[in-house]
Amino acid sequence: MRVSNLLKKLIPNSALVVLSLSLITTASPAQASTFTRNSPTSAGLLPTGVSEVGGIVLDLIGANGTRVVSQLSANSLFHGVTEVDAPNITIGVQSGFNTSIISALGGGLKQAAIRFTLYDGDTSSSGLEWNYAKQQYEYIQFDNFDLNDNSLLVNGLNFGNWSAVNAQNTDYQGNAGDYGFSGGGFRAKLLDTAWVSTNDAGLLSDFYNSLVSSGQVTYELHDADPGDQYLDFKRGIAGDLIDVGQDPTIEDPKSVPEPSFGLGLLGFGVLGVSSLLQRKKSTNLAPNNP
Ligand SMILES: [Ca+2]
Ligand SMILES: [Ca+2]
Ligand SMILES: [Ca+2]
Repeated sequence: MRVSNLLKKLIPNSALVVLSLSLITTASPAQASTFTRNSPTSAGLLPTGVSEVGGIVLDLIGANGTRVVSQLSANSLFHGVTEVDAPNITIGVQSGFNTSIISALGGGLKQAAIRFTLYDGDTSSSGLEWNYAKQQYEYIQFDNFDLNDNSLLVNGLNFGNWSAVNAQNTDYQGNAGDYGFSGGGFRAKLLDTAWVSTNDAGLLSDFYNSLVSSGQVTYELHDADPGDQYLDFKRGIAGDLIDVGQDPTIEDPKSVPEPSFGLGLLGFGVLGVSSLLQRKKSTNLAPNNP
């Protein structure tokens, strides 16, 4: 039954293409989503090297206020079916948390936010469903396959329920989509983007320690009832966005020494130029910067 359900969900691809094309041609003027580009951390707006949608964006605020941002490209992420005997799927692994990145965080984390873009996540209570009688997709309210069945593991730590985050539908380039916000979860047969964030001191402490010991971030999805659905972290992303990614990058260096009181004005000037140069450098270093 599971296989046939899956096939039913996969088969009407041509219909989906037709629907997608009609949405593209009838859409009002494209409007870039502000939701996908604004992190819930206090640092807010994402740096320019990060794509509008797609991949996994990690936004960290260190104990000293320093921001470190990384992005795994959509192309490097999981797509497929959760297997019955494997409840945890690895979505992707972000490496590059070397000693200089770790030390820039000042010994801990104040905030963390993670952005996911997922097609057909099936953790919501609405989405597109194929209507056989009408031979078309319809946007309806229904309990998706994995409503409240999936949790997010980050370095093995539980970051919560995929159904609890508010996701926005966008087109393949990150323009706000016709289906708005989910109100909870990633919807069936739609491209949705959502932020997971935490200020929980205990969780952040455990996460920081895992960064120190492993030098990487492993993103996993735990499925309470594996084997019942397909999910895709690549599909629906524009060709020029699918490979966008960057290693962990210090976006707002705080390592420049404070100027002494006597050198206040001069120090301020030097600091300003220095931080400008550093900012420009880190922006230029971002791979795939358009
Ligand atoms: Ca399920
Ligand atoms: Ca499931
Ligand atoms: Ca699915």
